[in-house]
Amino acid sequence: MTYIRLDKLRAIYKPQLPEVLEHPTKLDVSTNAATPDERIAALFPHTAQLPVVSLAEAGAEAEATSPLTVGVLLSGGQAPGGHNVIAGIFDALKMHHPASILYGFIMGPGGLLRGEARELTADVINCYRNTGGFDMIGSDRTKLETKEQFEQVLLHAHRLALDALVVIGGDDSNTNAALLAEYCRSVNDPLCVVGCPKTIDGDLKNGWVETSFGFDTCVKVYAELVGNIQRDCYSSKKYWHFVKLMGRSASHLTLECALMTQPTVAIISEEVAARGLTLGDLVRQLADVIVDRSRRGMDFGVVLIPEGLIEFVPKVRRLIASLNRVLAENGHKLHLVKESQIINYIASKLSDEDEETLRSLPEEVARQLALERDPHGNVQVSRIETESLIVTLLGQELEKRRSQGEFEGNPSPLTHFFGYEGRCSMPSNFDASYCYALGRTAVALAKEGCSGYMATVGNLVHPPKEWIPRGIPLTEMLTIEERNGVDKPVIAKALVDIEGAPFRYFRDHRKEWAEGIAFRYPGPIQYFGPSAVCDATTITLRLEHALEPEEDIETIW
Ligand code: FBP
Repeated sequence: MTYIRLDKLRAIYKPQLPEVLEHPTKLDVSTNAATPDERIAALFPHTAQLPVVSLAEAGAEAEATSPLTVGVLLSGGQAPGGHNVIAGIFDALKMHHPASILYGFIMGPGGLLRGEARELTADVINCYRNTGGFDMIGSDRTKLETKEQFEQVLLHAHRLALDALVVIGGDDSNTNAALLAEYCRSVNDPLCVVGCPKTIDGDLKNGWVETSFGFDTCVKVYAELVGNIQRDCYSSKKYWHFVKLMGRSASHLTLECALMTQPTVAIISEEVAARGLTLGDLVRQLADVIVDRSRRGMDFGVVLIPEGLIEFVPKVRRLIASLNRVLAENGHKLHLVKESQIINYIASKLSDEDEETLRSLPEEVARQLALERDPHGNVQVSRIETESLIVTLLGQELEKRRSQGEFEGNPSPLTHFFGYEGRCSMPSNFDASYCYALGRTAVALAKEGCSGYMATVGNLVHPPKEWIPRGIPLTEMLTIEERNGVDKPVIAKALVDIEGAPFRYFRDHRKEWAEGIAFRYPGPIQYFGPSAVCDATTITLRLEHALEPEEDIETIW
């Protein structure tokens, strides 16, 4: 019996390619860009009117080429497949011209500002093909937005003789890319800036971006873990598991995980906001399910909680907006306030209602909401222990019901947080191929000087051969939002659409999941085997494209 390590075998996996990327490409200017919001047009006078472009086979027209020098950086949180985007860029550059050079900026946009770059040669790239993580060059969350920063970027770009820079990142990082592209054009600098849509959160999607890379793999890892917990739960029948899942604001990861595993309950933040539910309402609804199951002899279950839930409870959401304003106006004075008095100081600047909400939260949660933001102004929801908060409030509610003679059960709660476990997993076949195609598309755009574009690949529910690479002007995705109390151009985070097909499917089935045992156990990601298992993407994407969530087994064998 021979033995080969999966990671070794995986290193030689050949990502599947869209047909058009099998050959040299030329641009096909297909659609005129929609007229952007006039505030965006005013802020982006040089890049707001670009057309959407797709790629076509260059055929005999393929011209003799000269080498290209490209820089790449990874920005924000890790997402499976980032290394394959870089491998796609590298291979496309070398096919374009063997003397082309790829530099990787070390530790994200911060490294770009410091000019810390290393050449990525075949030896480096080959070590990272089809691997998870961002460790090839690292990442950070530095925000690029000032003229001084852009000048610094151009200084390093000129030193390295870069023709193009590829920014692999989420909504905030691609906003940075749009700002940088606009700046370059405004000073007549030829540096071409291209973005790629990354984030496990799945919230960088719109009419042009069907899904961000990393979501597919990450959610499959979480679904495996949740499935394992469900099987354990159903075996011992003695625990209630409360599982917080990463995903920042949007609940896409929780919703998809629920579709894959059919837990007892899944909370979707966007619905909480739409229905104006309070934490008390949520806790009472959960208590109803627990009491009902207990009466029927089922003192066990699994509850999925999205990481960003707290931000969507309307009172807390209003509080966060007020805190952002208070911090924007008074942040510079905070160092003068004694550490133990900071929350009191901030509370004194809030309205009575907001102060009451702040003080109703456990002190640790209040501090997180009041003080901790990432460089883009986002509340750092992964650090808030929402699952423990819910278990505490639920315990109080169940004790109340017990004292009123309404509940006799004895639920034993366990909490979990699945976040970082999924972000660096070995990419699924879908993400491995999707990311590689994104990298190849980024170079196809860069060699044509398409600056201010996002490389996208569409038609993703079909086999990779039929995928459609395109370049979408980043300004098409921009809108104005208040961040840290100031209006800024941003790519809006796409939240779960509670009128959309994935949520509707969940809504139509959740009663049955809550009342009985509908658990599914998806098992680990499969890299080899039948394509219907190994290459399939998420139920969310299938439902969004009006496909059944799964095929009948007879249709496959
Ligand atoms: P991005 O938005 O940068 O892709 O990051 C995703 C994410 O994993 C969120 O789900 C999570 O809230 C956050 O990063 C955690 O950030 P950090 O890595 O800084 O702890």
